[in-house]
Amino acid sequence: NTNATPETESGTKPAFNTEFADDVKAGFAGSPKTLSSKYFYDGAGSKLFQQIMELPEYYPTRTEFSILKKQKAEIINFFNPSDFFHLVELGSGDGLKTKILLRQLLQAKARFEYIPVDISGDAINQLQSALSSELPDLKTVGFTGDYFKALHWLKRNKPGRKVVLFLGSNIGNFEDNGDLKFLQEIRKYLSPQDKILVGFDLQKDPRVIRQAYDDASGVTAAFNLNLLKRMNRELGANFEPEQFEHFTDYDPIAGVVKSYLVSKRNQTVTFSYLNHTVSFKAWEPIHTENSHKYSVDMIKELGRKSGFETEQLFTDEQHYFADVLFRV
Ligand code: AVJ
Repeated sequence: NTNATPETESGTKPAFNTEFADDVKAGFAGSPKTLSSKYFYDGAGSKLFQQIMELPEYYPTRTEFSILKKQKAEIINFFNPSDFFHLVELGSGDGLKTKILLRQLLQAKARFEYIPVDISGDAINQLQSALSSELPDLKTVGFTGDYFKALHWLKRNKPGRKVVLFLGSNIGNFEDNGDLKFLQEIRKYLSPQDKILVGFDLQKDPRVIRQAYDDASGVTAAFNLNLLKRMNRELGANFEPEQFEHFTDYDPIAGVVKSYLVSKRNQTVTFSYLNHTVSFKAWEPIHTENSHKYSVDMIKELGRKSGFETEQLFTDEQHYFADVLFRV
């Protein structure tokens, strides 16, 4: 377990996440300085991400929603719904998009059990209670924890056919080649007859992509800057968020949006809970996120290299987003 309370004279310092502390120290020791995007999602950050999904500039969520809504009947047919299976969702969150497929599966009298997996226990509990009242016929077994711990647990406790969902273009958030390594790892837990549906954000007009990560109302900037506030809250740091700026750009050759927090001046920050200081040069960036954008060829190649065949690609009229079904 990663939660621990540091020993102090008074014993009054709040509990902190040791893994977060270690990652911050390591990420700021290197050059360029980095912070993992997984730390965006504390309470405040999760609320800001909810707001991002409502922004006019942020097209991925509503586009994927529309793909699932329009093509739900066809999509679930590819799951072979009359043959019993476990529907395993990695990173289920609020399950808003998945409910479209769940309703359709129930309507089609599919034989399945839903296994949402999320790192946040709160998210799993909320989803389970929402589903038990909204879809009382659904059998749900939630799993709180790491994706691979969940797959390992499934192997021992829920043998049988699996359809895995990895929606929302979370696949784009890894470091270079991290997407391939992730799918190769998932592949090890799958057998012939198993499938995985993955959400990919597609390459498009670079201005459309850039705007989605630099919205006019500044919500994405606040989401990025929340990392500094989180370090203040949880690690006793004294960042002044006004002294950093949100900067993001899309490289259409690499197909990646990179996001940064840039120090506006020379400054030193103290982490009082860690007995640690970090200095920033004027205009020095902290790299905080990658959001990869894919072409259809890249997707098929990625599938092939990780041991899958692309069975079907579901997309929208504008070809902004694709939910891709890979089979073993
Ligand atoms: C949750 C990883 C899909 O990369 O588009 C949104 C996160 N970052 N705006 C994305 C995010 C900035 C988002 N994902």
